[in-house]
Amino acid sequence: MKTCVFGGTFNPVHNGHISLAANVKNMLQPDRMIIIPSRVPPHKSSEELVDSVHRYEMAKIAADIVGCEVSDIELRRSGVSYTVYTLEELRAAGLDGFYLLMGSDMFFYIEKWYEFRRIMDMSVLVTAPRREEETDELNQYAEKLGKMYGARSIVCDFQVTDISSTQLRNMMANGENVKDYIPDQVMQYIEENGLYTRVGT
Ligand code: DND
Repeated sequence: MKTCVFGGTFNPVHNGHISLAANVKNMLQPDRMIIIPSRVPPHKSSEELVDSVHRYEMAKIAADIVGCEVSDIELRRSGVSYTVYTLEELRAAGLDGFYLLMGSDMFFYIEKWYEFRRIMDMSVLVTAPRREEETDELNQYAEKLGKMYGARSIVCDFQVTDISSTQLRNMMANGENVKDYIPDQVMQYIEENGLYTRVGT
């Protein structure tokens, strides 16, 4: 069984996330592909986080676009949403063959993740460059992780849009147009719920 897991804060979800998920789905043809919004992200302050219910709803829209599932597994778990616990919970529920999707920023940060060696034992790490120049660096880092920890990694040869949720929150708070980066259905949800109207929200 091949199970792709794509966790994130998704504050908000955007076309970079969606293109990564869609391209990987196309490339790996997994049996299951699951987008998992975190309740309490391990590495971020909660100040700028909109409620997890909203982030979950936006992730659901993204999952529909990609043609995959969304899970509330981390929203139902109290405490910090560590990825290792999520993978263990999914494994206990009978899933296996994990491919863990992440952007290049998170990939370069993997040695800081809680119990990252267990994550590497349980999953293949899958990432993609945001810029062409990043490809070599990603491949070198993947090789290093392989030598040091036996990590298995896939560095995809497609590129994703170089945009972040932080940039988009700031643009929206400043009244700038973000339609090129956020799908219409997500934009509609954001507007209907009055999200991201102030700087720092
Ligand atoms: P983010 O807060 O970076 O999510 O969290 C990513 C995932 O890593 C979450 O599931 C976290 O729980 C997990 N994590 C992080 C750090 C430590 C630990 C776990 C731990 O267990 O100790 P974002 O919403 O910002 O982004 C979601 C994903 O999309 C990330 O992998 C990010 O790199 C990626 N991404 C892009 N991918 C393609 N194109 C873009 C992207 N922007 C962000 N433009």
